[in-house]
Amino acid sequence: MNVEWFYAQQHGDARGQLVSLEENKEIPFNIKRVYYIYDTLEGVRRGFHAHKELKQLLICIHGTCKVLLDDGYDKEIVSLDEPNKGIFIQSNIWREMYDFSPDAVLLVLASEIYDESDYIRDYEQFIRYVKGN
Ligand code: T46
Repeated sequence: MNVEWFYAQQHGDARGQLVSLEENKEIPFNIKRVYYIYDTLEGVRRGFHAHKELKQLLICIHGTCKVLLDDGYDKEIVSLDEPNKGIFIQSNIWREMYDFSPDAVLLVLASEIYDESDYIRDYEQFIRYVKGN
């Protein structure tokens, strides 16, 4: 599956930790957008879509959540549970985020500005898209 773990370098000292993320350095694309998801209510499941072009890095910088990833052939569940650990999700991967802890803050660095036409929000359409039907 076109998904890769990411472990950020922590600049820790006696004061605590600091993580820095630069485009085309730690992040292998130009960062055109940053957004974050928080105050997620118990039992909520978000996402339910894939992207045709967008690449993203997801890091749960506070609290924890899970992400179901599906490339149309295989499914994988990952836990985001460290502020220095994330996942790169390439295009054409269906994602669902769930099991958010009440304190979860899910940070997303994105390779493109927001564009609704890049979303595939229907699962059957996603399967047809990745399988070329
Ligand atoms: C993704 C997962 C991880 C904007 O206006 N600008 C934005 O940049 C984004 C991301 C969203 N929105 C608006 C569109 C909706 O009215 O915010 C609302 C919630 O967005 P959505 O329902 O798409 O949120 P999620 O959590 O289902 O999905 C989001 C991203 O949209 C998506 O690209 O990969 O987080």
